Parts: sequence; structure tokens; C-alpha cells
Amino acid sequence: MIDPLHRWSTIGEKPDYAGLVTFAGSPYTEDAAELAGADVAIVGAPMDDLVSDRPGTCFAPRAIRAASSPSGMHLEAGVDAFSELKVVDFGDAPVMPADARRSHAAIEEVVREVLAAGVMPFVLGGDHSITEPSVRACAAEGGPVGVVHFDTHTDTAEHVFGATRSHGTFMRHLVDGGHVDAPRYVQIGLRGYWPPEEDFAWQAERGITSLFMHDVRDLGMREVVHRALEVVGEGPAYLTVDIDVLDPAFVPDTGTPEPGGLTSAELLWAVREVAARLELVGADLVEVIPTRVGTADYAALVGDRLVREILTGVALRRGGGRAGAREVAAERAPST
Ligand SMILES: [Mn+2]
Repeated sequence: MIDPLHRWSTIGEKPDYAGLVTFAGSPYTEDAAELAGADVAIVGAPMDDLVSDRPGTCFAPRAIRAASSPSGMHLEAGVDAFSELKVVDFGDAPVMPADARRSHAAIEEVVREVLAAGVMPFVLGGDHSITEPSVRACAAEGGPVGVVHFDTHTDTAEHVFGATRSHGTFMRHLVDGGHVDAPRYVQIGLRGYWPPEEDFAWQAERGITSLFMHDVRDLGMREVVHRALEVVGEGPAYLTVDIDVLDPAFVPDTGTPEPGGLTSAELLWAVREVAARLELVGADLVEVIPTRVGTADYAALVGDRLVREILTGVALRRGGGRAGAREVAAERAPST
């Protein structure tokens, strides 16, 4: 296990731009035996073979790590997720360029190793198809999961350009395969012009809940998240965040951007609230396309902060933070 902060321990603080690039300066290991006692393991899934438009998400795990900084207390929640939780960077799954099947198998295997150690996996994509092997591993461990899915798109198509394996079809595979409990599956942030009506009909037959951007506009973010939490309820749940749910004004660097999306402030609050309220067994963040270095890459920076908010929510759920911090955080939902 390598601790990137160790050399700076006498000073007390490592500069963000120096040292080994791990998520938030977390200790790094690729040895599953060293996961014992950890709460969360970061796993990179650097593949983008299954995109329908712009590639580049294979560079995101490194870029998100490089845009991240060592931890500190969350000023609103009153908790430092990285002191409350033992977070380990478990490195990248050994993906194979141009062989999505083998890449998915590699991701599934690494996520299984994390789960077998009793640790929550947090996967950094990659295109959104990486959610398929990650959820499969989670469901194999504890049964079908409920899902909170932030995205512009449903990703439940039967085909995209005639291909069944795609970042636009994986949720259908997960539902059909019994890995996702459809009545406990909710989508948030849908908008635009895809998928066609027959895919929404397929969803409705299975009891999947869709919350659109016009619902966010009409009801407000707090009510939308409240409804999502009601849908998922008790039991194991998985949180997947496609960064294209954000308006391209905030993050244009994603494969299939669509105007009219969430603000960063809305999404940062929402993912923390979801993580604080549900029994998360796994999570991922996908579809970031980095184009700059370090914190100059805004997509990677927002990606890093989304992961932190989710970890802050997990820490709050486990009793961390100031007294009443969970309630305070919920009260401060951004109004839209
Ligand atoms: Mn997606």
C-alpha cells in the first residue's frame, strides 16, 4: 500500500500538483488483501469503445484523480468523508482497447474483488456501458439492486446503430437480466429527443420511473429527489451519474451533450442527499471527457466533486458529521 501523503506528513499538507496521482491522495493498492477494513475503493474503468458519438472518456479516471486534491471538512455537511471513511484507490481495471467484452469482464472481476472484501466500489468511467459490469457484480453479491440514474438519456434502448452492446443499451440488459429491480429503478434529468416512444413503453411495462428536466423545473430539485428516494426505498441500491445530465453550460466536455440540464449546484446536492438516504452498495461516475490538465479540466473537477459529495453522503449516513448535519443538508436543497 502506498500512501501519497506520507512524504508530506511532517508539513501536514501535500500540494495538489505533486506526488502519485490517486483519488484525493488516497492510499493506493492493487492487492485485494489490502482492502480489508476499507469502506470505499475507487476503481478506474478507462474504456470508451461503446460510445455513440464523441470518444475520450477513457482518459477520465486519470484526469479525475489529477483534478482531485487531499481531503478536508465539507463546509455544509460538517464532515470530512476521508477521515470518516477509509477510502482506498484500487487502481484501474485491466481494460482492453477495442475489446469491450473483455474490458467489461475485467471491470466486473475487479468490482467483485472489492465487494468480496466487504468494501463499497466507486467506479470512475469510462463510457456509461461500464455500469453494466459494475451493477452485475453488485447484484451477484447481494441480489437485484434499486438504481438512481442521473442522465439526459434512459440508456434502455434495444439497439443503438444496430448494436446491442452500447452505452445506450446497458440498462435494458441489466433489467432483462434481473440484476436491477425495475420498480426500484428511477431516472432523473431526462430531456432532449431520445429514446423513441417504444423504449418508454418498454420501461413503463416494467414499472421504471422517469423524472424529466421539466419535472425538475415544475417541482424543484428537492421534490424530485424526494420522489426518487421513495421509489428506491429500503434495500440495496446503486447510484450511477452520467455527467451529461448537467447543462453543457457547466460541463460541455461529455460525449452526447444536451442543453437544458441541471446546474452543478443542483447535482452536487442531489447526489449527496441520495447517498445519505439510501443503502448504497456501489456507485459510478461516467462520460467525463477531459481536455485539459489537472484542475483546469472542469469536467474532471466537477467529476471529482461529485464523487466527494457522494462519499460525504455515505459518511453522513454512517453517523458522521455535526449533530443534525443530515437534516441541515436536506433543508438547504437548492431551489429551482
Ligand atoms: Mn448515460
